[in-house]
Amino acid sequence: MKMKIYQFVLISIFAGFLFTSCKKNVDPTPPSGNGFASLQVPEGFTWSTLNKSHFKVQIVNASGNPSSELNGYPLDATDLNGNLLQRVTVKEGKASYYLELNKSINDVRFYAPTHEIAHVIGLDIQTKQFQLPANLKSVKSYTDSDGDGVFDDFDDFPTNPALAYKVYYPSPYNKSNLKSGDDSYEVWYYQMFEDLWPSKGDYDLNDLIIKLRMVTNFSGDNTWISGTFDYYVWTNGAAINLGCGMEFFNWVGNTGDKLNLQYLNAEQITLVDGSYNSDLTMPDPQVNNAFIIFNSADLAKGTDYWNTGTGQSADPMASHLSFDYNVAPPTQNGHMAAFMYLFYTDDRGHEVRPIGMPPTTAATWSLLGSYSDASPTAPWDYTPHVAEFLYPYDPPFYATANKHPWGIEIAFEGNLKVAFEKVSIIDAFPQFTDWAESGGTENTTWYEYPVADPTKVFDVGALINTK
Ligand SMILES: [Ca+2]
Ligand SMILES: [Ca+2]
Ligand SMILES: [Ca+2]
Repeated sequence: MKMKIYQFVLISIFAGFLFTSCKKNVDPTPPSGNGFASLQVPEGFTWSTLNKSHFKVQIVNASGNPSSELNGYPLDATDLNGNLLQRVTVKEGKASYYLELNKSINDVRFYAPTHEIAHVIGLDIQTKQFQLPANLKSVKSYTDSDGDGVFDDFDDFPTNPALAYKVYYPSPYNKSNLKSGDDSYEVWYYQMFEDLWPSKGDYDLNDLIIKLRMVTNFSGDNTWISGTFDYYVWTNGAAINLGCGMEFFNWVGNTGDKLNLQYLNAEQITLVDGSYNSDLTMPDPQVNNAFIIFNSADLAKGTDYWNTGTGQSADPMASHLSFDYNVAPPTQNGHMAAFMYLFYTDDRGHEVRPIGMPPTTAATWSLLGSYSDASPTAPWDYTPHVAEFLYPYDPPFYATANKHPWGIEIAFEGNLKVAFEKVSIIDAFPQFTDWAESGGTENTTWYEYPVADPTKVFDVGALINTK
């Protein structure tokens, strides 16, 4: 009899554990991760719909030789409809860009607004050249009110000598004729996470979904000076209370399609006073150049909600989080990168990151490589401006032995529908499997095509009254 009581207690504890893995769900079915475990993905797959491309365009004359004739003038990267993606100043005969575009997009239009010359160049072309005609149009006289080298007509901050160009990420490439570049057309990142790392989750990828966007301000000589991040908690179906932060890196170049990143000196990135809710957002006391957006998702929302089909639902856009920051030199190439991290509210060292991104200095390293995680475990070098690493790092951090992630990233101009609690994302989005197994080259807009079955996907957009 005693034995039976012990068994009952043990079963209760175990069942309790299962429930806590999804505390907001009344359905006791254990997570299935239906079909996800058998996904076979190619080496190096980033589980992002984005191609994060840094590249240079060489200005050449009519004979194909390098030309300095556009030096000091702007050269725009636009979509095929002429909507602006990034404007830069040509320096030493070259224009340097950073675009984050859906992997299906290859053609980018380049336009010299002062000389009215346009060329479409494929991103897959290794040596990108912008060829000038034999006879250049004479340039009208322009005014540069703030003397930063960028004419008023092309200066997004015509009376601020420190700033010249405003650039949005993800890049607002538009296939319709809607106008972008003036902020009327917005594309957002959705960062979708499983919270049970280093154990496998159920791959509904809805435990925390953050919708965010980045506005970046560059000087007339193309240096990243400041910016803004905007956030919404799209879903909060996590078993455990989660916090969320953003860490900045120095971008020093590319190796193939990987980013070469470095850590920055302490306090090179600083929050702008008054630009954020200081009850929620703050510098991360344990990580240089990183900001905690919120310590607890529950606190970050005006109303408590889950938006995963169980528990309460509410308009996520009603609770806006934002911060402005400034960048101090040095940054090599004037450019940077920023990556998110999640952590357990009650255990800061328990961190989850997008696949391939090393943990922050606050992470508990003994968790790496435990349970289903196959992250590297060797000591990591965080020396600012010295240690350099490739992102995504190989072998990848925050991946299983099968290179399955705990976090994925998409960019979307619409309102993402999400898998119901415990519905595997591959059941909610039938195109997901081929996207993953192709390494992100097929079904590049899988997130636009959820199943029609309203018991499998939750329409978060239906909760939004106004935008
Ligand atoms: Ca100016
Ligand atoms: Ca200016
Ligand atoms: Ca989950």
